[in-house]
Amino acid sequence: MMDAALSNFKGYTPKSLPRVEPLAQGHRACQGCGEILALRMALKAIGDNMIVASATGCMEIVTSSYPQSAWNVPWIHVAFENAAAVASGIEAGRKALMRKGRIPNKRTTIVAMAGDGGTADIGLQALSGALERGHDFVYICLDNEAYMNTGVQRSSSTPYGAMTTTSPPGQLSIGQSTWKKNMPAIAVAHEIPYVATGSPAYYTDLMNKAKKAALVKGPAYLHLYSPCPTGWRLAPELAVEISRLAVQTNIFPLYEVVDGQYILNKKIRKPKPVEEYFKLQGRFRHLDKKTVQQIQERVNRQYEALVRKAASAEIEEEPTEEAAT
Ligand SMILES: Cc1ncc(C[n+]2csc(CCOP(=O)(O)OP(=O)(O)O)c2C)c(N)n1
Ligand code: SF4
Ligand SMILES: [Mg+2]
Repeated sequence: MMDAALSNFKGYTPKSLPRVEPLAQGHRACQGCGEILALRMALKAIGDNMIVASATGCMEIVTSSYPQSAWNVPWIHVAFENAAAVASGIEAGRKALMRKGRIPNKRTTIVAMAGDGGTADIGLQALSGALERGHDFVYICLDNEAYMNTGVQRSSSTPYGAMTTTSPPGQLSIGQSTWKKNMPAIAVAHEIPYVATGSPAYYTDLMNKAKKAALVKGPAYLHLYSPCPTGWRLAPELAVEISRLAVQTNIFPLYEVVDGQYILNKKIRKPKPVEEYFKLQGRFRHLDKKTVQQIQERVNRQYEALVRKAASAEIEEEPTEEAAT
């Protein structure tokens, strides 16, 4: 049965956005960083009653240069691999202290956050354990599709064909040689109450999903598209534009999975060709037409499979360009 908090959920609108800033301005993210934008939106939506466990990665480094901190809420830097394990301990510890009457009996959102490397690679085991144990927490994966903090090494979330320093294209290599891992599907396989994808180009959608993830009792997983101008060889002013294109090309569809039921949040009536998405980014510059076509076909197949999974749900249509202008 759907969590009562979700069935009665009233979303944010552009006029009712929260004013709190759990993550303050004055951090040291690169110019135009889309990862910090996605994170700021998610945290604003959750509010300031939260405790954050933050894996090593760009977002930890740029927000905590000693002796300063951009955090306005309790925040702990953890290792690269154990954000979900630390969040589990915080949640279980708080429960024990509340039971003993040592702290007030009040619900606080426990957030674990990590990049794609910290989630899909080294932190996968800690995440799987925490989802399986059913801790009441929100896991945020900030997917910028490589290990950016350490100089753009590939992860299992790097898209096929992308150039990174450890998947360099050349005569014998097309760049990343494996297909991107489907992390939201892995979270869904744990049969948790709430899984969603979000994009900073669709900010009310992203923020409402973050709020729902916090309201739900039990584990929730948010997979946030996090454009990285530095690692993607993208102009810094294009982070939001590329986020929108990722949705409009069906490369990064927006959906929720509530108690195992897929809900597609934006139906793209006339998807743009993936080539439009690729041509703005230096990391895909080397791709030939045949490879682009191969990727296009896979994107089409995956989107059709998603539509089938969500077939019974209501879908909001993305306005056509003519309607939006
Ligand atoms: C056990 C361990 N191995 C390697 C590192 C070095 N390291 C720190 S952050 C990082 C990459 C982070 O990538 P990701 O999780 O995708 O976050 P991003 O920086 O891209 O946001 C690596 C390899 C480490 N801190 N600990
Ligand atoms: S390297 Fe990328 S993800 Fe990291 S702070 Fe810079 S733009 Fe953001
Ligand atoms: Mg990353």
